[in-house]
Amino acid sequence: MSTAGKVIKCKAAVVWEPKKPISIVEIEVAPPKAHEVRVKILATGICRTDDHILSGSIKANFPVIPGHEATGIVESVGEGVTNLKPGDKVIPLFLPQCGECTVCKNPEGNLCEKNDLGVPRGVMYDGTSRFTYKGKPVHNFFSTSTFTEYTVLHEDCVVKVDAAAPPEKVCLIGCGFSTGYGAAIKSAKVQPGSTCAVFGLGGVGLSAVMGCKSAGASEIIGIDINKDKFPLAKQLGATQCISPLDFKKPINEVLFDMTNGRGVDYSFEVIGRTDTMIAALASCNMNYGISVVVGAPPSAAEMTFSPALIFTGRTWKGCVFGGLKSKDAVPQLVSDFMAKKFCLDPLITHILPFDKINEGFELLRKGKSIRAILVFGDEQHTRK
Ligand code: COD
Ligand code: ZN
Repeated sequence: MSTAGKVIKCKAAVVWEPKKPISIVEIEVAPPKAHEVRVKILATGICRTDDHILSGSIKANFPVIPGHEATGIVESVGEGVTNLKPGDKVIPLFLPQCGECTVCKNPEGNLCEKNDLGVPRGVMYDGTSRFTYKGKPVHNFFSTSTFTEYTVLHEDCVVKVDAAAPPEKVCLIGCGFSTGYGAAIKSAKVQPGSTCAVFGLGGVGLSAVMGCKSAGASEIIGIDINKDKFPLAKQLGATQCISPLDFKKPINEVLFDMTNGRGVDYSFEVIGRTDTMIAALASCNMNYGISVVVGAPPSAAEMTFSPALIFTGRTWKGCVFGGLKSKDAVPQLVSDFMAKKFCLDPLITHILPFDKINEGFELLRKGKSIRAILVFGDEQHTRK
């Protein structure tokens, strides 16, 4: 029986207020309005940013349904939607690509003006939510909200991908993988034969390592205080791995020693700390080095650094979603994955049923997972 045009009752994970566990309850999901689509979620990853909602360290409007890294199937479409139809496999886009704003029209821009990052509205473009709990509105998050069996997305915030793509893997292309990989290939534009340093070897840092490798870097130095991260980093392309804890001198000086006093061509900060952002900047060549900030700093953080670091020519930049235009990049990355140009398996340490969402967050907080993926429906099993 078709559900199109009807309210769907389904399970969703709601955060009622900061610092409280997420709870799974039955919500109502209204049909999509004009230029919106309703999507059945198949698999969704738990990203550090979702945990920031639970801990209250980033702003959100409560109650809220987090989750922004997923794969789903279109259930129904609203009026005026022409490029998607029921049954299409899709990836929600936490960074929209409206195609019309100044940023979308700039070839180098990717932070579409319609985005709901920063100070979030937590509602659809028309100012209302499609989610209710016992008739009371529940906010959405990052224009996506994927910790639910069904969500509603504006057509700017969703894209069709290869129907054969495995949902529990390609969901990573919706956030973590693209953030790191894009930082290397798009934001830094790593060149063949270059030297790179990646600070932080979590899932996003490892994706940056993969991006450096696929761009043809000849030397990729992984840096992490946790040496357990080194074997996987080497498997994915790091040529050497070092821990700052093993050296008396600052890590930027160590990296200069390792590169004949020149510094690396590209460095990436994928930890989210201000001290390592400066260390990464100081590690790249004083003239043509490019350093990319990938990790989000704590919201109140400020930093002090010597202007001499950039005066000599270094470029210091940041990027969201790897600097990639979401709607253009995501289907292409899924095709590249299907063509085996990169792998996602090493980033997926756990697959859990949706009901075990709190366990998934615990694994993340204890540093035991790289990515835990929640699956809906029958394909529920635990790996590793
Ligand atoms: N020196 C070296 N390594 C360190 C240090 C240090 N001082 N401190 C921690 N580390 C290592 C840890 O051991 C760990 O291996 C790694 O750094 C961090 O990895 P994870 O697993 O905690 O995190 P990731 O890879 O999943 O994500 C890291 C980000 C910093 C990228 C993420 O938290 C973030 O800030 N994302 C926001 C960026 C963004 O684009 N957001 C939009 C949507 S999410
Ligand atoms: Zn994320």
